[in-house]
Amino acid sequence: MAEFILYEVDGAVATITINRPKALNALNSQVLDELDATLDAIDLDTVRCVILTGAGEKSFVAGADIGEMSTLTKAEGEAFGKKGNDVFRKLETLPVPVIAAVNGFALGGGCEISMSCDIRICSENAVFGQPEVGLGITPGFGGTQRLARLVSPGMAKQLIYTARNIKAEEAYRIGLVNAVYPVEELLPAAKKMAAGIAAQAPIAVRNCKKAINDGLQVNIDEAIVIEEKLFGDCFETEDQKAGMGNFLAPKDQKVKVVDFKNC
Ligand code: DAK
Repeated sequence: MAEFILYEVDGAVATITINRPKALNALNSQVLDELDATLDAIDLDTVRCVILTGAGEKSFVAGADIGEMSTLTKAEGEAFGKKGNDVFRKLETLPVPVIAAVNGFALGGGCEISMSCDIRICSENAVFGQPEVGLGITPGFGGTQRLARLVSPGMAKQLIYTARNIKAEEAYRIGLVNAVYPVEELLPAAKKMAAGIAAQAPIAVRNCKKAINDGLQVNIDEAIVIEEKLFGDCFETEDQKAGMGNFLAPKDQKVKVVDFKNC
């Protein structure tokens, strides 16, 4: 039974809540271990989209746990960094999409974990930042890499070098989040988006995630080959037959929502 992670499934949508509100959901080793185990336990036969959020209205994740990190030796620091990086990569490469519903502070490791998700939306009170250089360290959970890829290298460098926090509207303006909602509307919006994703052909959605993620790591010629292969794979699925069959069916036999199956 996890102490710091809540996990609930509603139909095809799973919600993972980092639940350590007394420490503003800061990531210590136990949180990372429990998150790792939660990701491993997701039933991918039923879950088609995951929402990641933080408990309470004040914070998504206020970073890695500074108290725990403060006494680490070099070897322990490396082990902690690897633990975090492995979990963040697992999240990033989870076969199904993950939406970060950022409900407050997303600082340091909190900003980084949101960037390991496929999509970020946030509440009006959200605050993003990479304050690490003010603590005498570099971002250690992929911040230097993912922020530069998500916004622009120049903007990422400015935010990281100055350790300046930005509010929701600025995060939206620079493309770090896709949308900003009043606090009480954030989770409903995330659930609506997740349901919209879950209603599509699951294997096609998974292949899109893989094509985008893998394609971004290689040159365009190799990327196009990745896309071709994943496109081709779809033609072995029942969903492709169901989706195209419905489009081509006579008007009176069409359905509004195709009942796609995992196949
Ligand atoms: N760690 C531990 N505890 C934290 C925390 C954190 N990151 N952030 C907040 N808390 C705790 C506070 O200590 C306080 O606990 P109590 O004193 O009540 O026991 C409680 O949460 C409430 O916080 P505040 O009282 O400070 O609340 P305020 O509203 O006044 O301020 C704040 C909210 C978010 C502005 C402030 O708490 C804050 O500045 N927090 C720290 C934010 C931060 O600097 N985050 C980045 C952490 S560095 C690595 C891999 C990864 C990393 C590093 C290395 N390797 C590869 C080795 C990642 C680094 C980081 O994320």
